[in-house]
Amino acid sequence: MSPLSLVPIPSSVHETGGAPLVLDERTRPTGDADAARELTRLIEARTGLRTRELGGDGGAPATAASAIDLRVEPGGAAESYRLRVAEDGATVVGADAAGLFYGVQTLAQLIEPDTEGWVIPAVEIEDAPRFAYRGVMLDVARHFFDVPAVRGYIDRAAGLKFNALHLHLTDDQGWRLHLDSRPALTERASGSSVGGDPGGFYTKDEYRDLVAYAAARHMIVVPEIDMPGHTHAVGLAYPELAEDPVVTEHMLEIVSDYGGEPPAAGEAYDGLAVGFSSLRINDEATYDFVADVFGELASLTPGPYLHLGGDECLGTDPADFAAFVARASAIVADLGKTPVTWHEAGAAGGLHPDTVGQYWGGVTPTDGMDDTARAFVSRGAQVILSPADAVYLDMKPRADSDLGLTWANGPTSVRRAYEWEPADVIDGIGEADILGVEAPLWTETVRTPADIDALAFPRIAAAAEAAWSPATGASDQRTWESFRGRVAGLAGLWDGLGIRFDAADEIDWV
Ligand code: TNX
Repeated sequence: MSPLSLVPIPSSVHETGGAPLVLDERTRPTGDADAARELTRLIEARTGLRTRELGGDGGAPATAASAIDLRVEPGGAAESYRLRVAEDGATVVGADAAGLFYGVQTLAQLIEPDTEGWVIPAVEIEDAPRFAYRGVMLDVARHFFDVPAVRGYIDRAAGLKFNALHLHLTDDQGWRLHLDSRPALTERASGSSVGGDPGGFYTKDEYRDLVAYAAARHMIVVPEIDMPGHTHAVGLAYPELAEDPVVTEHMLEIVSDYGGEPPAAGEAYDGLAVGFSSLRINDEATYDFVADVFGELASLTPGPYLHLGGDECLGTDPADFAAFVARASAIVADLGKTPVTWHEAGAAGGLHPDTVGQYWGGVTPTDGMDDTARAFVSRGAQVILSPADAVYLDMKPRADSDLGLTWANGPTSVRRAYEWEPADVIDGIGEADILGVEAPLWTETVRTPADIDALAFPRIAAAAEAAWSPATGASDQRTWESFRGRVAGLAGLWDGLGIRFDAADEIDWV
């Protein structure tokens, strides 16, 4: 018998051994209207059956074969749910609307074909997330992705119980969000991207649309404006704010890996090098800019976090870097938001103590990256884990892949994406210090939604399990063998949803 294709694996799954629930056109999702609409969409994507939801008090008509009752009953842990399927019907009870949404996602993963048509096996499930923050990042700066493409990624991530979309909105290659306070950013610095491909940007209304679309799927948007490095595009719009590009040893190593030369000041950049740009750190005009940008971003963003970058400032003097991130984090905190930075900023003594650190070193830390990550925790804040050699979705999945990079010990197999335990990455950073797990997708080599799917899937499912499911060792299902069996059965659902996943040969797809 094949295992239930549940990813991320719930905290508790009990197969009752009873007869399954048979799905047909008369099956009726009832109860909570939003959840009923979502379940109807998923059943149709998986089976082609067009069930008709009866939200609100509709109740099941006498002819209904079976009802799937969807309800919120406050009480349990945030985002948790209980699910029961038997021959005569099913119920999903969420502790809140998010929990109900996640229960519906689990129910959709359970649907399978059998000789009678489509069925859901008789089960009892109780489930709650391990970590409060479960993120995916999309880099819309190296290549721009329009609103429909980002909506598609939100749907995909929400289906795996991710609840945060980190949007990397700016980088050397382009600025992707219109801001009224600094209109030249999109007028002069949004038209370029990697490889000479077209650029683009979101209007404020488009950004609000993405925030609302994500919220309806229980995801927050975490916008990142990367500073003080990765800011060559700022100099195209406001030359007085930017240093001239610098060339460093480390940068040359990366350039020789990926090709390309750093740009001249004032020239749009379409290469892959990093670390050559910086805002002018000892100039007050820079902090007026930071205040304008984050002030406007805060007013557009209901979520609690604003990410200010802080990575790879390879040509910047460490004292200057520290002074910059200290002031920028204070500006964000004064706006009532929690600052987030990449882990490098942890080394800065004056960093705002609430700042959350995002760790992108390896599953086994090198080069003192564990020290900088621990500094966030010493100040009393938490970290988000994005170990690059496991969950950087832009690493090549195989050596012969056309898409992806390799610098983080790539290619990265599905197995390597799966086999790591968050609480074991950094000595001194335990369960309570970890806000969550995030899987970034940088887009130097990624140009289309199909490219996004091919790099993200199936490895994004491994990251989802690290973020949601019990710790390795706390559940006998948290093994590579179990995961590869469960993810194999998701091919039908993913096909139905139009997800063009990479059919990695490590998995015996069914
Ligand atoms: C490193 S790790 C970056 C990005 C690149 C990425 C490519 C980190 C915070 N920054 O600038 O796009 O590698 O994998």
